[in-house]
Amino acid sequence: FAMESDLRQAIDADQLVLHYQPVFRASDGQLCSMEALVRWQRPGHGLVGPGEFIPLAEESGLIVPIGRWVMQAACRQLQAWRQAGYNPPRCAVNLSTRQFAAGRLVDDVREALAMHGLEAGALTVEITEGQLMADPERAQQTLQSLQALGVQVAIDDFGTGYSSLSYLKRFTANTLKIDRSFVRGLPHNHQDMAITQAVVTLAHSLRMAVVAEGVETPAQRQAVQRLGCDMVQGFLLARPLEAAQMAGQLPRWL
Ligand code: G
Ligand code: G
Ligand code: NA
Ligand code: MN
Repeated sequence: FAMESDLRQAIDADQLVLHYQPVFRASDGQLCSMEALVRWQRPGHGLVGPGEFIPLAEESGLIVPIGRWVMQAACRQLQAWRQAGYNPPRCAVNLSTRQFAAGRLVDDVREALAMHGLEAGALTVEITEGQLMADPERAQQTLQSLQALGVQVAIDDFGTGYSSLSYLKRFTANTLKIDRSFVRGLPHNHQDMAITQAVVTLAHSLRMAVVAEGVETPAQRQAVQRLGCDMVQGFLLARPLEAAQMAGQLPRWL
């Protein structure tokens, strides 16, 4: 397959790039985090989004070296911003469970942090609820090792993973990200209001912070704040930005 062999060379050919989407505190709009999102500058195809190549990367195993690159690149960028005199917030990186199976993830994370002189508190890892449920035992073990280092863990796309809630009993994430499919219907859809309210109550009882994803309208922004979400992310506030654009906005947002 052309795409797989092209993707195999993307790292060495320096074709991967990270964009960064800000996450703001709901109460006062303070920038509190940003999510690194990978893109692929595929020759002849323009800028390709992760939805188009992450699934293939997961199937082929290429997600392991790609994920390692993402971790390194995010750490490098964070340190570069610090050295340029900005005060960037923590950065979140998405993980796939295939990276857990390779067995080296915790070492890779420790290495990336050390190489770029960052403390573990500068980093969050995000894992979707669906990925988490693929191998809950191993996921729990890996994520707990990362937390022991001081890395925060966020459960992404919460509410879409056909999950049993029992994993929340065995393992406490730092943050739950409510999937944007629930945010979309706010404030008019009664079911979405009820589900969002219930997730916030559940998360707070377990001492997890809550991010509302996919906030696109002022009415949604107001609804998630009223329902008690701690943080907001979405096109209304900011799209994923190139590193240079992010640097341009950092002074305004901090
Ligand atoms: O940016 P976009 O909306 O196209 O992202 C689509 C999906 O790709 C999202 O679910 C996002 O979590 C995932 N994704 C983005 N970057 C990475 C990455 O570096 N690693 C993994 N595993 N998934 C990513
Ligand atoms: O699955 P994950 O939550 O990691 O997905 C992140 C993706 O969601 C990013 O690729 C980003 O482009 C996309 N995204 C971010 N904010 C919004 C939004 O407000 N609306 C929609 N539809 N997508 C968003
Ligand atoms: Na994510
Ligand atoms: Mn998500």
